[in-house]
Amino acid sequence: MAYFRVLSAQLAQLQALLVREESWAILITADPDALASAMALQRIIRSKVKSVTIARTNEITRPDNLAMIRYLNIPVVKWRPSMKKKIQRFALVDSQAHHNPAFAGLEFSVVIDHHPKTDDPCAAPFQDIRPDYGSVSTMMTEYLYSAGIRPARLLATALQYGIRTDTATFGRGCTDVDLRAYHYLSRFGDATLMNRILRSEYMPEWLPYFSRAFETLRPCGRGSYVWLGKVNSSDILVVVADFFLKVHGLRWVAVCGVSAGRVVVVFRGGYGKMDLGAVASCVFPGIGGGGGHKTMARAEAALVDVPVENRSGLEEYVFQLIYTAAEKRRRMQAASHGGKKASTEESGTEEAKRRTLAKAAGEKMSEPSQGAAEEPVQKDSAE
Ligand SMILES: [Mn+2]
Repeated sequence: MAYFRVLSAQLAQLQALLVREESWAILITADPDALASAMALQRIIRSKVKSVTIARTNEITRPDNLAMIRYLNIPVVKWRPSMKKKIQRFALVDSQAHHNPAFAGLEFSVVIDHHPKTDDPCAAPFQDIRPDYGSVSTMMTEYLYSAGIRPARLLATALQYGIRTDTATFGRGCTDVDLRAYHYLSRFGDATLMNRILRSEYMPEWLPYFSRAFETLRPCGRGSYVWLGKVNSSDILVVVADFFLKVHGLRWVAVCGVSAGRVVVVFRGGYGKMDLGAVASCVFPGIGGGGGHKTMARAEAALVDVPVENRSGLEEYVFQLIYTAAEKRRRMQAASHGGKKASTEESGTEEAKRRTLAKAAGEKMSEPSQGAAEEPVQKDSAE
């Protein structure tokens, strides 16, 4: 059955690069799509070369990505430049050479990616870049199929997870061929392992924050307020806020904490009329900033800019600021029947500031849960 494109020409070109005496490294910015694609490429070339190492340039911190590596036995190691002397050939999947400073100075023989092509000329003798594909895992499924390789249980599950993640579970940038690949892989994948990965949403060390969240959760106007106090990283505010999005009937939540000398508020929700980006922009008038989208926003201020008399009662102080900002916004939106007038009522400078901050906040905020894009260098994302 002609399930996929026939890639015999590409495969022949790829095979021509494989020499039995050479060691390969597949470099990735580890996320589910990259991990699965690297596993597939390793499977395709491993019997024809001396060795194939999968090396990641980033730290892996997301629990689902850690679960994927653990349950699917992905042999990924941390990339060290000293490894270079033992490697003769480099391949890159789910990325392009200019995406990451760690890739600079390496000569890639193979580049397989689905990110947009840029003007940067790619010198790799074998390159396959298809921005119209939802994931590289889809492309690699086609390669396996064309090569007559039936994906084993763990590889098939990895590719399925790669497709799921990059298409936000078939909701974003998903094409027919991504769906077809997923369907094909489901014959070989392991649904139980997939569920174990999907359910690995939290790290054990995050649990005390949840217990704090349940203790401090209280209504704030029509939304909810959570105070976590001092946190190691503001990322935990995002994790907790995303959790509360799953609570039926909860309109929006503001999860607050203090991290690195700053009071940070993470907003989630806003599926009704409330524009959380607009609320976030007014939380810390004169002492901090905020912004974001309608359903995800962030506000923050340096602790030193909080009036001295409020520093000991921060939880209540921040609550009052959010309550005031949200109620003000709600009344403005109610008065203008849906908010069009409300946004024009904001002063010009406030609005301009909000837009600038919204961009920064939006990018920062888009990473959690089934996350969107993230800077390629630092962390593993779900993209
Ligand atoms: Mn990808």
